Amino acid sequence: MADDAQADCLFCRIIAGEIPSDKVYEDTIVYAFRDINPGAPTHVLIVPKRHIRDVAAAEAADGALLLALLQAANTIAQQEGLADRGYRLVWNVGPDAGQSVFHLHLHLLGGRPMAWPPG
Ligand code: DGP
Repeated sequence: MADDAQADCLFCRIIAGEIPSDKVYEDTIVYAFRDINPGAPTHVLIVPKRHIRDVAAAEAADGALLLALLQAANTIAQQEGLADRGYRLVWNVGPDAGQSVFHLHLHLLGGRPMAWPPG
């Protein structure tokens, strides 16, 4: 497990390989895997390997890390054949948004038309 990883963090344990996941992308900064409870035909969680609680806890010094997540999203959208039809990127922050895992993650959803605003 990475030095900053938290033993009680589900996504730190997935990144460390302690809990299995369906990986779709990995680089030095980012790990991405399919959501266990998909909300669309394609639903990928794009996660920094370094533990950060959520996007609200990100700081100016995390700029390169946030850009790496967005670049990974572009790559995965191409990989999954979503780039032409479109897709949605979502950060959930806090209880009203339904955040349930407190390790920063970007949801990539696609493969069907999605209503806006969301329900
Ligand atoms: P959020 O609500 O934004 O905190 O999203 C957390 C997501 O994590 C949720 O859509 C379900 C997903 N999830 C929870 N536990 C697991 C797991 O063990 N494996 C995988 N692949 N996804 C998980």
